[in-house]
Amino acid sequence: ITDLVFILGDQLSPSISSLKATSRDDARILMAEVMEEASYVPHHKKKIAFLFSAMRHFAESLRADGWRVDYVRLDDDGNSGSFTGELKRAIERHSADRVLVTEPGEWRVRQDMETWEDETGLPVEILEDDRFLCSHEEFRDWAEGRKALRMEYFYREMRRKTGLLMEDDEPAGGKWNFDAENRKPAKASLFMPKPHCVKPDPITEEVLTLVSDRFADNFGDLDPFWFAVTAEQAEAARDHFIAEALPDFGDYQDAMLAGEKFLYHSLLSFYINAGLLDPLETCRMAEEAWKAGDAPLNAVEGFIRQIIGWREYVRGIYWLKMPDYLELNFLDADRPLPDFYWTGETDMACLRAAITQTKEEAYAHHIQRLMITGNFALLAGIAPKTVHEWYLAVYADAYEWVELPNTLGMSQYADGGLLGTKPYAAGGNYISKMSDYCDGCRYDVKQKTGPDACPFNSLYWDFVSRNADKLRGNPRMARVYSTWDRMKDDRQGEYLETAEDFLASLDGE
Ligand code: FAD
Ligand code: DLZ
Ligand code: SF4
Repeated sequence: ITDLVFILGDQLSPSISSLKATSRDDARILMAEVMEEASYVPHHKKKIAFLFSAMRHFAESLRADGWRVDYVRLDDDGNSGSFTGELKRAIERHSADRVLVTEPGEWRVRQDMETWEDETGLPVEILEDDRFLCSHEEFRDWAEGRKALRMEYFYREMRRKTGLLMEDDEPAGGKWNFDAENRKPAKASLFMPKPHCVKPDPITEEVLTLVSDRFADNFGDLDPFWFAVTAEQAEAARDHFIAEALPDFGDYQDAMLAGEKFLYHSLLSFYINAGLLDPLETCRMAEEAWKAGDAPLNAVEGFIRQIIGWREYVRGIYWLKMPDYLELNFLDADRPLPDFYWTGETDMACLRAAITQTKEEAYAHHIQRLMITGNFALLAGIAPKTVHEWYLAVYADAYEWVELPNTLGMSQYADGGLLGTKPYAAGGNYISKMSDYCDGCRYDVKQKTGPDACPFNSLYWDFVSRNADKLRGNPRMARVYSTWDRMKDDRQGEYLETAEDFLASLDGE
């Protein structure tokens, strides 16, 4: 052989650039389950099981397609535990002339990769990941010279580039963005779509046993395990979403319901991020549904925006700003993460629901991540790096390139407004409007202060007051500060005292 091709756990695409650069005759493929990747944060059990099973299935499909594959299992004798170690061992087994690898999703791994030529003495070609629409260079060009890096403008470029929902040079329906129509609260319905569930096959069963043995103390429930683990199964999940949920995806995008973990969301992020589904093809299929009259424009535009807009944009920001981005803490937040993020044991019904389902499924939808767990951490002043490590660990779709800008930037405002024009901070009123969590809560969302008041209410004003130096100058916060300033001193005092009592009870947990 001449080429050693290293395929990482989130590169499970037959058209990945490292494979396209070689041929079956010339290549030996390496895939490896390594402890370093399985433990750089304490991943949810379902996340590890999903990735290992999807990796094993992908290796099988490559073999069936005529490739020669070395697959190193976590428990194989001699497993060195790291990417670098496994690469070196593979080079000892096979005399290769060069190493081919597609660039990784994470900075941490990129740093390792940069050492591989020295470590192995072979040329290492790090190829672009062309599963993304926007290359690092293209994003840098777009960002250069702009005062603000607004997703909306970036998204329009991606619409033009792909031609998705374009009529000549104009956006379909005359508007780029139909978000104003996408804020309806949902009602419980017998016809709520159910997720597409896949029964574990023998390969998955074996992985489930491995994970329950080796990662017994990790966060999260392993069973029931229902994720798709092959491209075909993920495609079936996508078809199911497009037929069953996409038509209502827009209207209820920001809604939350107790007892409904998934609503009209796609549950496709794990598959897209691991490489089982192609993002652009997924968008084209959603566009087809609109063209066929099967889904309305506000739904399809909203869905496509999340993928060619937000997903590409946060990746661009990540690679533009790393490694400094990881350390940002604009609001100087320093409180430790409350223990209930790992147990779900809190009287706050909204947080209990979001965290419990995270434990069960390694999944929560965007508004739960942003406006429940994220909002609470922001208001309570939790150190953003610990919030980041939690999100990176607990969701099956979490890789640093996508998780970090969403957490540190969008949700915690730790980048001082690079991603969002103002902090996503909200009191109980927002949660009560967008969900039915408050009905089952021991706190009263209508009470503003005192021991039975919804903690989000006092924490909100405590946040506003605590961060006045940093946020008062933001024009989008002007109304908030004028309300706060007009409030009588003793009312302000009541809010701050209620918040103080609550925060003290957190610390004393
Ligand atoms: P849907 O609501 O059905 O959306 C469709 C698709 O759009 C998703 O599958 C995803 O690929 C993409 N998408 C939607 N929103 C975003 C976004 N803000 N950024 C990037 N892509 C998006 N997403 C991840 O994939 N991995 C993460 O680790 C992650 N961490 C997050 C942390 C926080 C604090 C927040 C607020 C958001 C995070 N997101 C992350 C974004 C978003 O919440 C998830 O992509 C989404 O909930 C996945 O569920 P879904 O597939 O049902 O999404
Ligand atoms: C997330 C993850 C885990 C848990 N385990 C592995 C693994 O054992 N082997 C592997 O190749 N990849 C794994 N991954 C995904 C990697 O962390 C991911 O490919 C890198 O972080 C680059 O984005
Ligand atoms: Fe959450 Fe407050 Fe509503 Fe309880 S009352 S569910 S804490 S928003």
